[in-house]
Amino acid sequence: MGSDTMHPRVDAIVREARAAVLAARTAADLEQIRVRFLGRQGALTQLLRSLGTLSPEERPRVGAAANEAKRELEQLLEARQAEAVEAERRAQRERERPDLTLPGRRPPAGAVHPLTRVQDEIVEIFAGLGFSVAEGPEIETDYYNFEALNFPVDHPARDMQDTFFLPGALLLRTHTSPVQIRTMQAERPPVRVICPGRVYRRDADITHSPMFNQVEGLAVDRQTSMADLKATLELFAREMFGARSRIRFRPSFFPFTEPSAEVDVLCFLCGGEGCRVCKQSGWLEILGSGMVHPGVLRNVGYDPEEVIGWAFGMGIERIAMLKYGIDDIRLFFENDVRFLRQFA
Ligand code: 2NL
Repeated sequence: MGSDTMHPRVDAIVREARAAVLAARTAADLEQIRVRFLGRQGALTQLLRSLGTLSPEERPRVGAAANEAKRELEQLLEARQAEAVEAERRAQRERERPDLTLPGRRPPAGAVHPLTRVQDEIVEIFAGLGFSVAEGPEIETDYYNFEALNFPVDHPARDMQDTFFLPGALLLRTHTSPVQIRTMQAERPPVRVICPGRVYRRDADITHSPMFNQVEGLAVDRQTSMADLKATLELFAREMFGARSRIRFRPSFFPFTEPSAEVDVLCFLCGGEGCRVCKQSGWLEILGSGMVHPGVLRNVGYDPEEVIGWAFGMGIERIAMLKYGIDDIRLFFENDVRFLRQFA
């Protein structure tokens, strides 16, 4: 826009408008100015509307000046409006900028479940002794869970009372032994395998859960013996429960081993003195074991005259309960963080 030569009335309006725009601080201020000068009742609008009252000589000059002033004021407002909006956005970003000097919030850290820890520990010990690790299906057939393992047809474990049967002649495995049967079917001796996994039995109280975890081990070779079984379990006990740990064998019975033995470890809480946990006996029962029954070897196509085997099985929950002094098995499955946090 030129300056004060156009027309005194136009010049006055333009000066006033420029001063107002200069003083405006916000987009809202600018909008008010636009209404004040360019709105329906605005000073310039009214001036333009009143051109008809001017003399024919005056009309074109004032009209041109007023239109020129209107264009300029519109441009000025538009430019300032854009600046004001940008300034307000900048100010808002500034207000909302994160304070990088604030201390960080520590994310809640998870922890390995105590059963997983104990299972990993057991598996690692046997892996270190040359055992490979095998897993298999939790849904099994009667053959793999019972028949191949030499269970008599009338054994109570084959009862609906003890085993979860599924439609279609299937069942939830009651031990991980089927994995070892499958391993023997697939491989020729020597076999050394450790099988961790979930197993299922119809049983529920403070020391029994319908689902629990087991680790079973199996060794089959042309030449091995119960002495190897005992030495292996002794090494395991020393690694798991400490160098001063001792074990003892007690005769027992399982359909799939002969002879069979239950294995106790010297109570690691009282060192054999007798305490609440070992019920004053000084010993804790930790696993079952034995020499693989010749019938089981025959069932997988091995010749019991050629090869010999031993096996053992233990409940992970039981070992973890003894190790951590836990008196109720259900604590492992409730996922109460107050319980789980203690193993972090
Ligand atoms: C226990 C006892 C045991 C076995 C598991 C086994 C597997 C095959 C052949 C022979 Cl394929 N035996 N496993 C042997 C003795 C005991 O477990 O009390 N488990 C919780």
